[in-house]
Amino acid sequence: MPMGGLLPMFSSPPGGGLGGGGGGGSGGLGIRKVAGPGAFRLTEKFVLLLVFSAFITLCFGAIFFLPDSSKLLSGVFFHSNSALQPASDHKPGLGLGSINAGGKGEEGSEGERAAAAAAADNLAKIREDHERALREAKETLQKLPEEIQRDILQEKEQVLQDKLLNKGNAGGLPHLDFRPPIGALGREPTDPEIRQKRAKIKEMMKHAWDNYKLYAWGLNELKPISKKGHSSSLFGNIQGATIVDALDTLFIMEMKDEFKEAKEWIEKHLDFNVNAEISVFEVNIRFVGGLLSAYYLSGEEIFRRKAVELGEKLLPAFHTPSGIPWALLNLKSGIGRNWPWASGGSSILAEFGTLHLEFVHLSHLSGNPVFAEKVFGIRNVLNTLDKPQGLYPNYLNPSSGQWGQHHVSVGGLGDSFYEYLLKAWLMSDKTDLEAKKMYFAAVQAIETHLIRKSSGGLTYIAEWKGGLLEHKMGHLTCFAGGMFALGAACASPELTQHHIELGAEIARTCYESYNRTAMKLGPEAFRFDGGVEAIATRQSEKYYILRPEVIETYMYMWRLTHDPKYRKWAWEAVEALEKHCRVDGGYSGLRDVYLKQESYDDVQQSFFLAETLKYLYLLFSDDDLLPLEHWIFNTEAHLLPVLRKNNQEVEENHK
Ligand code: DMJ
Repeated sequence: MPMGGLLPMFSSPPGGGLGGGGGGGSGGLGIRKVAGPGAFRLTEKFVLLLVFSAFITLCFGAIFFLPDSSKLLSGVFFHSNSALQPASDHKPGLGLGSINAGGKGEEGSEGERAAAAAAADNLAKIREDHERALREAKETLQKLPEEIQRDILQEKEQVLQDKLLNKGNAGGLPHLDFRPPIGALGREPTDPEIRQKRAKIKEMMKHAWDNYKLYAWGLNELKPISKKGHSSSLFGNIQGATIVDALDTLFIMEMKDEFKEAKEWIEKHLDFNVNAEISVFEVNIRFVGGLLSAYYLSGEEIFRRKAVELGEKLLPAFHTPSGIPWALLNLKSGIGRNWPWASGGSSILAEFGTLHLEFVHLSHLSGNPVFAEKVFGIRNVLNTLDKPQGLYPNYLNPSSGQWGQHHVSVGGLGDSFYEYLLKAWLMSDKTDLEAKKMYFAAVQAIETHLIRKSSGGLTYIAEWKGGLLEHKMGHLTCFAGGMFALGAACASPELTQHHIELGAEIARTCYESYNRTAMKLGPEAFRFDGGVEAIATRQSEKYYILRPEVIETYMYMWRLTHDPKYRKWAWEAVEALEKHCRVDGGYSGLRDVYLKQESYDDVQQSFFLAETLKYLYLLFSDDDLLPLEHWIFNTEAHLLPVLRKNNQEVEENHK
């Protein structure tokens, strides 16, 4: 492939060159700048420079100093290309006539004039190529070594992508034998009460889905009060977030017709060729995660193809000096940037740290290592940095590769980074020992510096701001109970019991944050200061937007302990959701969970279908549905199978 690229440069028409510019899908990648149609490869530039210089010198020498040498030149360089010559000229020994004939017509025939014009065109083309090669070589010489290095990497990446897109088989992806998923469909629970509860949760899913379908089909989310679509800037103008996010929940609930209509919509309408800026994190966890999960459950190629196509679109986000990706990316231009509010232009730990699982699977499913290389690159940067007290600050500048403000959180801005360390280890069939080490070291630092107990005996995880603790815990932080429990099952024997207890204590605290409200649904954040415990004190923290984290922790605690209180607490949440969030047009978030009267925010978040209802359904299913030793849940509760080492499914660089 690399050398093959040389030939078309000599013979293809202007605008031709590598890959022929087809496959509009990748046309928006910023890296086209380096390796796009008509561009020269770095090493080739120098070779071309030399060859063309010698060649042109020879040509001009011949033209200007040897009388009537043009015929000879034409014969040598162009005779072989009969397409450039009129039929009448296809006679051995007959040249193309004078290049300078230029309409003077001394040498007579029209054929000769046409041949001369063609030859002149070719010389012009050679001159043009020569000048371009000179220009590009000059630009390269002006570059810093690290810029040259980056260009080489981008070229490599482009070659891999071209390969992927141009392969003969469906979607350019390698053939994979689809393995039937383990435990994707569970048995009906034997206990009639549990069976009934599970059926109720399925009915909730149907209500959410049917109303989305009725009022917002094809749009990102539903406004259940206004009964119309809701678009979030997080997805730019990619559409269908609810459809993609709901796919795997529909599958495991055996809602076959709904799954089929979702698939058909994806086939016909899901389009990533949009000129819009998206959140790399959100699009990854919901769209890439949702599509991967749907593929692993159903084996339908469309999901694999779409996931890989989208993954490719996200790659330009990594074009930063450090390789730490931008938070925001324009999918068409490939230009990235960070949230304007983020400390000193930093990227966010929970965003760039929550790509790992999906990107490893993208490499696995596409045969293209570039995705895994990117996320392992992030890890390498993290491992070169000093961590204050062993903690990971939420902000990292992608240009300098240094930490921004020293704020640490296991909730918003930090949360799923820790989750993905643990799950990277588990997903690699426990071969990714680096991830394991990073996870347990991080949890130890969190325990030492962030985890506290209130005077009322509630364990909570505070936030850390440059060494000072803010005694506040977010709803988002409540996922950590489940994470500690999941890690406990795989920890060393001395740690197992301790981590299970930690999980149980966090679950209890989060339960209290629900139980201490009027609506029995938890606030966005709750505090442990000013004489309160597990209660929101600021108006701006009293809302509930159908988030899953508390129920997620109940699910892990239930699976790992079978303590019936987790089902009891989960059922209380179901009743509260039905009483306060269910409306005619679907499910809505609430502005203040301490009020007796609902004030709706009028959004049915896509993660309600992806996560909240899925975790509830699992809580009231037997453990044979999606067994935890086979499946890893991404942070949006999408399912990724463990990559078994004995099936050689683990990427080389994980070992
Ligand atoms: C989800 O999109 C994911 O769980 C993410 O990790 C955090 N926030 C929401 C749900 O609250």
